Amino acid sequence: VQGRRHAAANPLRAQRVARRAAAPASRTATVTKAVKVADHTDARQYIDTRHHAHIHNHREYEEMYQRSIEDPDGFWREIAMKEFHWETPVPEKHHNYNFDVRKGPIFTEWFKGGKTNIAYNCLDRHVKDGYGDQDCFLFEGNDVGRDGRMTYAEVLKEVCRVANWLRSVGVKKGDSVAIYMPMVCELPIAMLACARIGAVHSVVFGGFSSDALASRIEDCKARVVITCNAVKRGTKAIDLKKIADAGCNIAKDQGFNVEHVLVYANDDAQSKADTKMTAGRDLFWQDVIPQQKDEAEVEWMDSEDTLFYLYTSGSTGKPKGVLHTTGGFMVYSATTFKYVFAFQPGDVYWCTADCGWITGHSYLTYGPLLNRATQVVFEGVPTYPNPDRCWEVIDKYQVKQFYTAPTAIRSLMRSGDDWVKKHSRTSLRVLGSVGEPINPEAWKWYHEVVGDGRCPIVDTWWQTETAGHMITPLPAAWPEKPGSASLPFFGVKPVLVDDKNNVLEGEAEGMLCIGQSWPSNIRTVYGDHERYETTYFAPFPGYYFSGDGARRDKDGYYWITGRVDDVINVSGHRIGTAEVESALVAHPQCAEAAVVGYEHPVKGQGIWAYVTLLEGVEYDDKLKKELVMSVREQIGAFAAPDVIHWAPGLPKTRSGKIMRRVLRKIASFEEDQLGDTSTLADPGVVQTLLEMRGNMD
Ligand code: 6R9
Repeated sequence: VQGRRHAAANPLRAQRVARRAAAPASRTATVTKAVKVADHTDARQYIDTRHHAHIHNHREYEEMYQRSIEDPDGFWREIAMKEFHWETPVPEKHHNYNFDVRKGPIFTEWFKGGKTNIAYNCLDRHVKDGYGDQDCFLFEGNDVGRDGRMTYAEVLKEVCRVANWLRSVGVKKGDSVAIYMPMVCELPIAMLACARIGAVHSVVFGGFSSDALASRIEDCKARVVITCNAVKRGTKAIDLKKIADAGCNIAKDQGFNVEHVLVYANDDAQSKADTKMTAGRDLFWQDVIPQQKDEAEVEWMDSEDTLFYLYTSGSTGKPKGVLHTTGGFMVYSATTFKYVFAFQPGDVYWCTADCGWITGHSYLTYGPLLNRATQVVFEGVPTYPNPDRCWEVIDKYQVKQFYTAPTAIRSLMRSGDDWVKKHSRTSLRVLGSVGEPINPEAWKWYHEVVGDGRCPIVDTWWQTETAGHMITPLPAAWPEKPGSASLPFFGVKPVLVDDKNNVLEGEAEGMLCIGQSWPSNIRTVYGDHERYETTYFAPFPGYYFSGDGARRDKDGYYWITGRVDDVINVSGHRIGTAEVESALVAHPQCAEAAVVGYEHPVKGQGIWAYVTLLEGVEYDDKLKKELVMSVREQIGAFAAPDVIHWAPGLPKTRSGKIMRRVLRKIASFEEDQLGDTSTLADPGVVQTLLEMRGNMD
């Protein structure tokens, strides 16, 4: 196991030991307000955070980590039984899996034989324990001054009402419900209501287009859709209901009928009167939910019963419905939340993610509630009305843990330090980052300016498929290095592999795989188990393949180098190049398209699209706009290409394969590093592309 060598090889640790031995009596005196970040931090500078952390040093971590790898069954069963309610206890033998395609079908089971309900664990348990009056959600609307709060008891009642309504329209255990909503409290409430009755939720991010919504509704066969009439984000109003209607219509044209649409009237953005409803299908939340009983029977779920589907982009084909099950997801999301955020029950926590992505599932709806958090639910955007909205909200609610994406950090950083310094931020204890690699410059700003050097940064690497943090610092437990996610969480065994399938030891760079099952690993791709096996398990037999590359340094720290497949990460959103290409090619005048990522100062990566038009069609700006529109319509605005690069020809091998490597170099202005282009069918196209690039504005 890697972990043990980290400790031995860790020079910082050796230094600390030496320092401590030299001046044992003045230990606290040597703890200065060190805000200088060199290439690593000193875990001792985080006095307050350390006090609340569950793991205080590398040795404590190492002991638990070893056990989690050597005896995963025992390690996780102990946590499961101690921290959660199980209607039927987890038997001693509860875990079984196969990650090796050579040995037979891939499968995973955790806590098998145990019965529980995640919504019960999120809500009823705390209310029964006497915390019904604790605030659960602190709602902060898009506009300053629009806010509200709901206690645990109130959320539980609302969840029961929605659960009863779902049952009243015939939703049963195992049925799918699509949720297409903005970030209002009713979104996590709808998810919890599904979980309570054993329905499977499929949340579709509110930024997806009607086409994208339709394909997700159809794929999981959701006969019920929960949506909102409209939402304001910054100065923009978005007519969500109109998009939801269009989505239902597209599904209908393809033979799938949505029977019920529950519409939460977000009166701040649009009145009920202005909302177009379809008689017999659509009902307002406010008209039907308040009449429901505020108690609803819990559906006790087998640990391996499905909790949700969440669609995510891969390098090929249409988005995959990543399937997660009840027990493993519950135990892993809650445990990572507790350790990674140094969380203590009752703390005020804020994650800026949307429930339409995995971060909103694991670290907004479930992980925090399982730990009895009081959390901010924010409807707006970090820069509205001013770039100090986040810091203002942090002071307003005395937020202790703040979790956001590097793209937001970079954009706020650009607005200057004064916006941050206007606010005190003294409540902060831990700062989290997720979604994409964080560049050291943004890391330092987050650490020094936002956190005043007092708060550890937890740079959490994980994925929709892993459902919880995989490689991440634990606050104040070991030095952080800006840009590195550092060490694996309990139960996670990272393996670096080269393209010839050799496992790499020590300092190395390779493809990042995971060597054994952890409680919340993806169970299957909904409806396509074969795709699941070929995507994640066939590339490196015996291992789960993440799709990311990583480097391990001399201290055993992991540095994620980004996707090694054709997935682009734009503002922390995963976008498959194939999806964007197919949206471009759907334009009647587009003959061919090839999409690559390029470095973008705020978004991390931008989308660069090479487009070949049909013979005889003029390349003009109007067409550029139409092409961008085609992507917005088929996927959503967040996937719109930043650059359309006219390409009379694309660089291809003689067998017709597009050489993306060459396209990436051209998009990053590194044509001096094109490498070997001798296999190109027509080497002349490169020159043409460079000329076309020169003509672009
Ligand atoms: C949680 C989430 C997963 C992909 C993943 C990787 C990138 C996420 C990261 C990170 C570097 C981090 N990613 N966190 N890269 N450092 N801390 O974002 O899930 O939307 O499925 O994206 O995001 O490339 O493979 P998801």
